[in-house]
Amino acid sequence: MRAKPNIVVTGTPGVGKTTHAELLARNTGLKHLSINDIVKSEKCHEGWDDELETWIVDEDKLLDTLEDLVAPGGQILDWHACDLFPARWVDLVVVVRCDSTILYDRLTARGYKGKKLEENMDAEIMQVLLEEARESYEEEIVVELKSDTAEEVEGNVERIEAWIAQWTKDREDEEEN
Ligand code: DAT
Repeated sequence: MRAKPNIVVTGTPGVGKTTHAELLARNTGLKHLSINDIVKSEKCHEGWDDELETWIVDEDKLLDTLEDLVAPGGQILDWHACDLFPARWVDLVVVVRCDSTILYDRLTARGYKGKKLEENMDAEIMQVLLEEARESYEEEIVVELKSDTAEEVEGNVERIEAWIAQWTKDREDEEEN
């Protein structure tokens, strides 16, 4: 049994996953795992998709790479997908959401355009990641948090910290009994 929880932070690109994961890691000492960075650095991909301007992920290799990292717990898995991660790895799934007008501005500021911009905007409006999370994990461990403003990020991270404290206490109580 892991002593610290593994937390998935997911959502459409631009909603604020990295912002949340970094602050949460700073406040709690959990480790921020940017899955995008791991895909690149560990070469868990089969090349580059020119049209969508993204790596074509080798899912088996990615899971093999992550397995040892998540085993001890205490990892924040930051990625724009979540159904890939086995449920046994995951204690909490945070789906970060954002108002679509705000998201549009963030993505265009990041240089997204054409099909890539359109697909990501559609994904947020259709709440694709929220549905994916709800289909892949127990309902009780999936939380949806709004991230339109900096104040909301702080409030969300406080909420996750409170959840971690409760999770840790429950584990300790279980061990005593
Ligand atoms: P993601 O990791 O989901 O792609 P990010 O954390 O990199 O998103 O954030 C994208 C941009 O939006 C970045 O410039 C920071 C900004 N941002 C994120 N969440 C925000 C919030 N709640 N309020 C204001 N700006 C935010």
